[in-house]
Amino acid sequence: MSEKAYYVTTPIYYVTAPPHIGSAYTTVAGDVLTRWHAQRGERKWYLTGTDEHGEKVMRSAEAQGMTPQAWTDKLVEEAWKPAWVDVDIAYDDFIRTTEQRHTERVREFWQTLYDKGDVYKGEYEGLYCVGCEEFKLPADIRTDEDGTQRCMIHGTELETVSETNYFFRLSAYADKLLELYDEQPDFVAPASARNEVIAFVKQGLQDLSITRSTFDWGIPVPWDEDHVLYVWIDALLNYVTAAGYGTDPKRFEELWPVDVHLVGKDILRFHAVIWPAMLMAAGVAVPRQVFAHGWLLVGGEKMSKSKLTAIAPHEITDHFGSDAFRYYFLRTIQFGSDGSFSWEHLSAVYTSELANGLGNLASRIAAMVGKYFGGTLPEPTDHGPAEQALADKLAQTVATADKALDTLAFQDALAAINELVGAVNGYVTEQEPWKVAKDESKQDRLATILYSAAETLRAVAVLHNPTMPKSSAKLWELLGAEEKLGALKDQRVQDAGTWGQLPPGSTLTKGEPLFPRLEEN
Ligand code: ME8
Repeated sequence: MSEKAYYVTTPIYYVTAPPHIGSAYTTVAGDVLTRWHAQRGERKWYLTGTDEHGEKVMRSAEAQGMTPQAWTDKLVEEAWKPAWVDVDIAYDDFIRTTEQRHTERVREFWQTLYDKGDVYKGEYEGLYCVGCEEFKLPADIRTDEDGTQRCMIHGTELETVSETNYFFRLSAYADKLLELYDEQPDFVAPASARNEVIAFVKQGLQDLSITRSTFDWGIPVPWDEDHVLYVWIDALLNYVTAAGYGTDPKRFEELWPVDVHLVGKDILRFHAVIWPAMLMAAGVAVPRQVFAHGWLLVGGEKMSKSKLTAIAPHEITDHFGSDAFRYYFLRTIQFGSDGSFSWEHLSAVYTSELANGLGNLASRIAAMVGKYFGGTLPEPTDHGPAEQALADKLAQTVATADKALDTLAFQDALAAINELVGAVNGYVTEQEPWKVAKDESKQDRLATILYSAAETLRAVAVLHNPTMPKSSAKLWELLGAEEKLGALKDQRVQDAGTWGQLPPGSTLTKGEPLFPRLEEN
C-alpha cells in the first residue's frame, strides 16, 4: 500500500454565475496548504469542483434560457476552470456532481442507508431559502415588521415548501456527534466554530429532509424515482465519490479520511453535523477536520454571486498578478475571521511588502553582487554576530511558519516570512555594503554581507513557494540556485532553516522585477 496522501477539499461551488474572489479565497487557501505539504515532501491530493444540481442552479439556468446541463457545462469550462488558472491553482481532481462517477455512487450510498432503515417517508412543511438550499430553523430567520420572513444570510424572502419527502434519521446521531467532537477535539476548527457546532447539536437534532419532489434537476432517488435527492446530501458525497469510494478501494484507502475540509462559515453545519452523521450511518470513517473560515466583506457585506459586490479574481490578477492575490488574502485576514477587501488596502500591501519589500531587496542584492563581484556569489569568510543573528532568525522563521501551517494559521506564517524579509533589509541597511565596498581592505566583509543576504533569500524562496510559486521561481532563478541546489520544488521546508546552503560561485542575475511597481504596469 502506498502512503496516505494529505487530502484537502474545497466546497464544491454552485455554478450559478462565474466565480468571485470569495470562492477563490477558499480555493487559494487549499492550494497553498497542499503545496506546503508537498514542499515538506509529502504526497498531497487537492480536490475542488462544482455543485450542479438543485433549485438554485436550475433557476439560474432558466434565467439564461438554457438547460441546467448546458448552462453548467458552459460555466465550468468558460468561467470556473479558467478562474483557477488565473489564481494558479494546482488541483489534482475537479469533480462535477453531474458526472456519472458521482451520481451512481450517490444512489448506491442512499440505497444502502434506505435498506438499513436510516431513511423513512414523511410530510414536511417548512421555510426554504433557495440561496442556501436549506430549510431554515427559527433561529436562522429574520422577521420584518410586516411579518415577512427572511434568510439571515441572503436577506431574501423565504418560501414555504410543503412536500412528501424522505427523511434521514439525523436525530439519532446527536449523541454520537457529541462524542466525536469530544474524542477528536480538532474535528471542528477554529475554536469559535467548534463551540458553535457543539451548542447547536446539544439542543437536539431534527431529522433531515433528503428528497425534493417539486422539481427534477437532481439525482433520482433510486427506490422512488418521483423524487430527486436533496442537493446537499448529493453534494457532500463528492468528497468520497471523487476519492474512489465504492469503486477503487486502494485509492480510497490512500486518500480517506480526508485531512481537512475547508469551508466558509456559512456551510459549517452541513459539514460538521450532517456530513459526519451520514458517514457514521454508512460505516465510513469521519473526516479528520472541518475548518471554517470567515467571509470576505465588501463595504461591510458578504461578497456574493447574487449581489453586485462580486469581484472576479482576474480583475485583481490582471493588475497585480496571481501571486499577489494569493499572498494578500492569506496575509491580511486571519484564517477563521471575516476580512474586508478594498483596492486601496490591496495596493498598499502590494507596494510595501512585495514591490518595495521582497522584490526590491532581491533586485538590490543581485545588482550589488553584479556590480562588486561580476555576478558571482562570493565566499562568506567573515561570519560575525550580525550574520549569526540573521541565521538564527532564519531558522526561527522556518520553524514558526511550518508550525503555523499545522493549524492553518496562514497569516502567522506569512507575517513571520515578511518579518524575515524586513530583517534582511534592516541588516543590509545597517551593514551599508555600498560604503564597505569603497574600502579595499574590507572585501571579506562585503562578500559576507552580500552572501548572507542572498542566503536568506534562498530560504525565503522556499518558504514562499507554496503561496507565490511564480515569484519564488523568479527568485530562485535570480539567485542562480537551481544549478547547485536543484529544483525549487525539491527543497524541503524542514531543511530550509539550515544556514549556508547557497553555494558560493552561484551566478546571480537581476532579471525582471519580482513584483513590478504599480505605475510600471
Ligand atoms: O455553498 N467570503 O456553494 P457556494 C469567503 N455548493 N468565502 C466565500 C464567500 C465570501 N464572501 N463567498 C463564498 C455552496 N465563499 C455549496 C457547497 S460543498 C459539499 C457544497 C466560499 O457556491 C466559501 O468557501 O455558495 C463558502 O463556503 C463557499 O464559497 C460557498 O460556495
